[in-house]
Amino acid sequence: MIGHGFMGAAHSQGWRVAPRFFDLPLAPAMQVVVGRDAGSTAAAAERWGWAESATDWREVIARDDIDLVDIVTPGDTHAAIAIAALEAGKHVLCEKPLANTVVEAKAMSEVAARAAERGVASMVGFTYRRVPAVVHARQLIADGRLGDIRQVRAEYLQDWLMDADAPLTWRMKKDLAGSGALGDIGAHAIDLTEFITGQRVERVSGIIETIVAERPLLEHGSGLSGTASTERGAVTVDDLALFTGRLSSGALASFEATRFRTGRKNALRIEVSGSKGALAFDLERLNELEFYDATQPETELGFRRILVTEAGHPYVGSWWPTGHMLGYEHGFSHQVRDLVVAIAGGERPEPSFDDGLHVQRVLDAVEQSSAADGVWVAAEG
Ligand code: SOE
Repeated sequence: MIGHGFMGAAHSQGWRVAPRFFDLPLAPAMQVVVGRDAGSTAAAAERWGWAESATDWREVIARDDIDLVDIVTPGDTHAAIAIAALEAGKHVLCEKPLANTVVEAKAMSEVAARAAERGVASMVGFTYRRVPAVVHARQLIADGRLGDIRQVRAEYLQDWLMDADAPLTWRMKKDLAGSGALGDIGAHAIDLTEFITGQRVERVSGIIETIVAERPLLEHGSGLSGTASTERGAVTVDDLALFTGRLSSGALASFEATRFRTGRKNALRIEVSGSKGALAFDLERLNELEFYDATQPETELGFRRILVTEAGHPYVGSWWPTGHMLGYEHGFSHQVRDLVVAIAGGERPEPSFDDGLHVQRVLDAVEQSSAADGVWVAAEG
């Protein structure tokens, strides 16, 4: 695993726990974690259960005992690491968004396609595809329970940047993060919409905005928090993105990604409305799915809450008895399970780098649209 910040902890948990709850066809060995600073990387290895630590990812990728590389670094290094790893014949799991630019994502996707022909797998970490209620929602739509999709509303709302004195971490620098709320969390809203509905976002019209233009420089800390210095620096990414998307069926979807929605901590929400029904999901209530069946008698209509904690629900049967909740971290175990099963079966895991490239194109199209006062821009190659 390259990187050991917040996502490193989450991925480590996935690698460690998945083999204990799922019967995996291969046994993952958590061999080495890589970071720039020897001391903190060694501490991460010890804490999260990796056998060793190292500081040079190129050396680690060249090793014969490494079969898979898990990339959890900021976006500016994804392309170099993923391309080197795939070319060295290592399977790759790469955090989202796939890259910082369309050019990088395209190069990664091309290398991944060639590697796939040699049996080398690659996957992008849109982990929320692995939340049981999300998979169940996708299944209901695929089974036709919503009929024709008429409208989608997708939003990812957080408030961790409300404090104008919160320090300027890498997530607020364009050269490191690629974009702000748009790519960090808007990418999830785009991927979730496409995963649940089975449709692609083809064109967008939108606006992005930076609400706090300058912040204190970071003295100590990393991605999501830290201590502030007295000097200030420019925020070079968006804090808020609002856009409309045209889906492949012609239906319209509205999107919102913000780190400035007071009181919303991690509200990734989607509401899908169709000719025969509707559903709604909210990550802050991730064991639930709201479902409205418009074919029921008029007097019995209404959203009902499905508690997605039955053995028959996706992934759930491998965990606790009926009714016992899952949380944020379970998605990372499900992600490991799906990746390992795909590798062992010689299948191409999803979401692919090509899916990651497509999301990158949508992000890029939103930025272009915003720069041109909201004109419609196609998300195409
Ligand atoms: C921070 O905004 C963040 O951790 C994202 O980077 C993750 O992708 C999302 O899962 C939660 O929020």
